[in-house]
Amino acid sequence: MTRSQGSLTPEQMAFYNEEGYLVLDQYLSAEELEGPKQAMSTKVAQIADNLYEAGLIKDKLEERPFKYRLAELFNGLTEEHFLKYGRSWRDRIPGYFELMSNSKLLDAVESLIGGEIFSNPVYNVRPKVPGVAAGAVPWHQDKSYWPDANANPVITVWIPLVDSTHENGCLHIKPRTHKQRVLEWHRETTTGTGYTALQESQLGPTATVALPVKAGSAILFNDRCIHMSTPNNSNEVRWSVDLRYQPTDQDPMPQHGAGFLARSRKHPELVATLQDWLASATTATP
Ligand SMILES: O=C(O)CCC(=O)C(=O)O
Repeated sequence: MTRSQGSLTPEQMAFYNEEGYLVLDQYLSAEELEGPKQAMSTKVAQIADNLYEAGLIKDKLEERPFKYRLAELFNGLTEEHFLKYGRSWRDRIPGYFELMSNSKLLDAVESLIGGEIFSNPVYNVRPKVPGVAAGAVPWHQDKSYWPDANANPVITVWIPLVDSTHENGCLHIKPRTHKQRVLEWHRETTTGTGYTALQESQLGPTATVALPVKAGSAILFNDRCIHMSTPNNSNEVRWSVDLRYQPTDQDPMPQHGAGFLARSRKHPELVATLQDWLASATTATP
């Protein structure tokens, strides 16, 4: 088989399979991030309108840079305001589809699960705003969100749109924990998010690996791999997306929304188009 642009090397595949995660450093170019950034800016403008109409802000901060605007819009507002107006999003904005369908990303995923790829409905745009407790994500396994779905392996592809650092709350992972069963989780109750969470005592002896990475890097991980992220102690938004992919013969999890056929070597004519995705259709109509 010839290697496509974004295909993984045998060493990278072996690392992913052994460790449960893989970092692709500065994988996407600034140009490839432009579409999703535009989509996020569109959403931030809508949030500014909503906050303004609700009488919560007097200035929509239209001239402020991408990195700062959303953080500054919520300056002086409460956790409840953030949960209501600013939490993770799953909107149908074309720039997100562009990213989810990025051929380099799909090449990497294909290296791991083959060429029949379904984009799982669970994808999140995460603006981690400074000083908001809901931004920090507790230790968990993604599979705790779909424990009964016959959907292993789901691969999460986590991409920061700005540099992700210790200060602004980068991802942390427990390598090799994907080889165990799904652990019993609880719903955390302090942040109002309902995140699934594990107790400290369940984490085992594996040392934690912190993963600060540059904008456009991609961190791939298995849905049983234990991970978390720390609070944002900077003054900028830690923008990221987490996308998920699985083989087409797995549960499409409609209870979480509509995913879509992202790549098919067997039936390329059925791969969902932007119009299909905007209409929430999972494949193209042949
Ligand atoms: O982006 C984060 O801070 C956490 C992401 C995460 O937990 C996930 O993608 O499952």
